[in-house]
Amino acid sequence: MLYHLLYPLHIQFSVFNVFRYITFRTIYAVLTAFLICFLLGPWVIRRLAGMQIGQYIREDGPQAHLKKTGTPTMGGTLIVFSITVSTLLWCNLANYYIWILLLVITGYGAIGFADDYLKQVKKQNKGLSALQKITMQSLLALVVGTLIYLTPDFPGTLTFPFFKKYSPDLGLFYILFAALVIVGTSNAVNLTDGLDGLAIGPAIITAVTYMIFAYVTGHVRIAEYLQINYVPGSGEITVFCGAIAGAGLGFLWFNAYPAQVFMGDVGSLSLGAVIGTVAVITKQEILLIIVGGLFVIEALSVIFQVGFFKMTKGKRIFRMAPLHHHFELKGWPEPKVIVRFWIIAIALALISLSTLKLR
Ligand code: 57M
Repeated sequence: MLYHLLYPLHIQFSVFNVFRYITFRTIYAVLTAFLICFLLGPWVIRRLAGMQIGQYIREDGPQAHLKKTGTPTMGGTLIVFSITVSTLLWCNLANYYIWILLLVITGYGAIGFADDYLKQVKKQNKGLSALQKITMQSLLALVVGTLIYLTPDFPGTLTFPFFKKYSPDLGLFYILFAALVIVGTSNAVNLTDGLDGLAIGPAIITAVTYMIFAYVTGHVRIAEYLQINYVPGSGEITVFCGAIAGAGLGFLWFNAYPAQVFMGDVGSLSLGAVIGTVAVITKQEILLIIVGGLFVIEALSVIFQVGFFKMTKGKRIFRMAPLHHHFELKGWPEPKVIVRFWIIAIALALISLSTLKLR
């Protein structure tokens, strides 16, 4: 909105020219989203606590978690709100991809909100059933995949890190592939969200990494130089990633150990889905396996644990899945698990950025 209101003034006052620049607007998108979370956080936490939206803690989990009983959850509403407001303020709203991303953050936010609301407010133990949740997530992902695929000039080809010349055209199957990336990431972030700051830290790291990918993918000359796909209009996603990073930092202020609030499904499902969508639009979908490697490792630990548990009728690979519980049960203090997982996420982000120069 500010772009549309203020940039035209550059004809009279050259200082307003600065609103043209993606880099400038990204910095302010980060700060705006951060400030919204930071300033509204205490009020939101009080409201959630007042509405008795306090987390029930499973008794079969690590014992250290029992002291977290009653911590307000659904703090993700603040994340979704601040990303949306910051995006509306700082992005070029004539950009089609920005509206797709807003659809994803609010749509998956609504699915997560419904689940949290049933569990926390209506006190229905299980919330939405797993089938209801996955059906809604998949339908929305198919709509989003179709919208992206139908965008003029959007390449329906796959990009492989390290093999820049190999890019198979998936045709209409690209829609299915995109949906799989979006739903998979949404659920992987949800599984990771089990320790204070464990999901939001790597989500910030992933957003910052994709900030760089979005910038280079949307810049015709840099994209050509790096021999990556040029996606017209994707540069604006840099600003959107800035809003995710800023909201993440603002939320982390309160979610840092010992957490005053959890994000709930409203936060984890929407953040995961929007990261998956950014990966699709910037044509770095496969690379998300490395950028968001921590989420992948957590999800794989659950798949292997559950598979092995069923095959062997009760035997386990890890002491408990997802993987963070395994280390807790080994005796690592919670902050150690969290910070070490963040370190891994940073290393993976750096490796993924190096692929820009490798071919
Ligand atoms: C949600 N949610 C946290 C909070 C957060 C298939 C199975 C592996 C699924 C998995 C599962 O349900 N995962 C998804 C994980 C929960 O956090 C809430 O949920 C929101 C995210 N959706 O925002 O509202 C608990 O996590 C802790 N937490 C923090 N700090 C945070 O900032 O400490 C969350 C955020 C909170 C709090 O304790 O209550 C969760 O873990 O439930 N299931 C599991 O993860 C369970 N694993 C399991 O059963 N493993 C089995 C295999 C065979 C399936 C095994 O390995 O034996 C564990 N979860 C828990 N206890 N809580 C097991 C025991």
